[in-house]
Amino acid sequence: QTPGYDLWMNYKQIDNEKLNKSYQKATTSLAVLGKSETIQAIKNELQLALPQLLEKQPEIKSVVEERSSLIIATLDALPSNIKKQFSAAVDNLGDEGFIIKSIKIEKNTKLVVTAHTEIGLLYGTFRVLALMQQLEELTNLNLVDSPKIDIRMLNHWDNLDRTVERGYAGFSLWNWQKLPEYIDQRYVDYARANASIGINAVSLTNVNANALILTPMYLEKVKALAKTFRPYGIKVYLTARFSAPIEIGGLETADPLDQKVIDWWQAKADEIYSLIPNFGGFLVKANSEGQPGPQNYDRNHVDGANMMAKALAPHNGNVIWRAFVYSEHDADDRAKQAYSEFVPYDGKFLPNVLVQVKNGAIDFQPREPFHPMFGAMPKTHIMMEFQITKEYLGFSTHLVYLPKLYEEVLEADTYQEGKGSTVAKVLDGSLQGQQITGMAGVANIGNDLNWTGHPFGQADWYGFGRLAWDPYLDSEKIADEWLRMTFSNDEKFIAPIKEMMVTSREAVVNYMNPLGLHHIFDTGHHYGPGPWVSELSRPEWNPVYYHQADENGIGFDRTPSGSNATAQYAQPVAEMFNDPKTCPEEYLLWFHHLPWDYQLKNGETLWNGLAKKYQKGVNQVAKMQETWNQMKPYVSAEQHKEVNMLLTIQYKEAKWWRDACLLYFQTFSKQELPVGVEKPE
Ligand code: GCW
Repeated sequence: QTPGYDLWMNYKQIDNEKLNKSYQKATTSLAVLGKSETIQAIKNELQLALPQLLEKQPEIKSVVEERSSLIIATLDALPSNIKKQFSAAVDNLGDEGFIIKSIKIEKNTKLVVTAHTEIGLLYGTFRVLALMQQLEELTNLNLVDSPKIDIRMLNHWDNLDRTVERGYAGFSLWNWQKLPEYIDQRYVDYARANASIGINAVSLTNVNANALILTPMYLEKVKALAKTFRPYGIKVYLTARFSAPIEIGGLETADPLDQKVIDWWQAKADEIYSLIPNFGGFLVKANSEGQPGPQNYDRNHVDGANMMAKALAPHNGNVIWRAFVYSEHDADDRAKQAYSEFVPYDGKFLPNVLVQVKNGAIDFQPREPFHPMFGAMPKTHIMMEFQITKEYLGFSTHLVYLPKLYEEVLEADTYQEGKGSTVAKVLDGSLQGQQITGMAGVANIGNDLNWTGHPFGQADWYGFGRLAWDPYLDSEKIADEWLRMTFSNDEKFIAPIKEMMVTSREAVVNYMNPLGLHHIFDTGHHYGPGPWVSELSRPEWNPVYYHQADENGIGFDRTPSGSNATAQYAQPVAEMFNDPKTCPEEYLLWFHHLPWDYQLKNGETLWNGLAKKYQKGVNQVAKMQETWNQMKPYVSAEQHKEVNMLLTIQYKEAKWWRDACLLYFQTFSKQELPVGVEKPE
């Protein structure tokens, strides 16, 4: 077996004797009630996992017997003497929640997994297996869990020719040429992985969309994928190119108020739902980076989104309309544009529209302050777009544990409804009462043998799913779970590697974009450093636009004396960002242009502090290498070597970033490097 292919569903033998015995007992006789495809998926998973975990082929019955030790059944299907033990907890379970509870019937202890729906049972089953993988007790359990967010989604940016925009893990999983007849086992394993962490929606295609995906030939292929994913509770969405009525519909316009266009989308929606009854809906990038949209016809985002929403509403489909827009005509500060274009329309979008907002106002940088749109549109369904793939973060080459970044954004306080208005509360609807909620992540998955290129990239997929399920989870706890399930339960491995993962995010910020610097990447591919002037047509694509370094100082003034982007935040937040003394230092140069000798909180000058941050990032990567070197006993030789080679590159490139940025900025600061910062080699 290829190391890494099994992801966190790597069902290693339970070598703890006591727990092995207790798990053996709990799985003596299984009863899984029901006949659907989802029930079959549950049985398949148990049949795959238990022989590996416990070296036993489970006996799975379809009825509850006296000797049944593990019972998996919906509340409706449970025998009444068991069902009556589940009265209180069931009210808030929702459609996807589950209960795992140890109960006593006469003298026998039984473990029961129950839920309102079979998908809830599937999630509960995966949780039972995860508990075993993490060496948790299965006795005396009373675990009730349900997702806090409705749409937990992966956005694949996959093109029909199988290249993947910003994809660093090989080609697209979707083999359009062999579909619909050929169902690769990988599609099933992909669905299992998603279901195991609660992901319930996937958009298959690039947001820079190709209209061909909406033609009958492709829809047949999409149908085959949707059918494969359905037992796992996953709905398929497609990206809809706004100009599709022209490109594949033969119309002369795509004006959203034109009756022919309206009819075309309605007919297209009807056609799709006749093939795929549980189709999720459309994901749309419009009027951004050259993509067509309603503004081409002097209409606005509401006109465009609502037109599509009306076509999907009869089928309960959604429109996910992206807010990642910035126009070449009004480039005073790109960070302001999404808010300016969308917030005035609060309350105007139809109920089946979600507006999908990137976590920050620029573009998936190693660190950005939270996007000011969160909490600013109380009458709109606002959905998160995180990045799981690592554009601007070292691709699949650098080890950067992203759940740490997600957590920072989710915990950020928008103050939109007073103190405590965190982004997480905006997203789960608890702050402003949104009826549909969602979180999307741009997938980092491709056909590389280990799915994500970097073995640790799997943790980002895993962690994204866990946080979409519960945005209040702790990223360190998530790392702990993932490490145990993927590699080893040995504390001598877990403790140092968890530490390595949680510090890796700060390391990348330090060696790429410290103190609030951003978008100083080499243009186009966005991999290495490129803070210098580049030959690009649009000013806001040029790195110098973002750092504005000159002899007087460095940073982008977004306070009232500059672009005044801070005015888009709630007042207490704006005030905090406006004053360099109260602005958190990690965002200093995001919001302020400051002199080179500006005094940082620790008394150092800005120049010295910046230089030391770059050095610190390099040192942190060196430390990661040291830590990993000691982990040979706990992982396969092949994986040890893989990560080792990747860390060697990361170390080399951390130095590259430090040297490139410091040498360049030094032409403005005209100061020596402080003691402790290595001179460029
Ligand atoms: O980050 C930028 C990327 C583009 C991407 C765009 C977007 C899909 O450089 O490749 O296009 O964002 O999010 O729409």
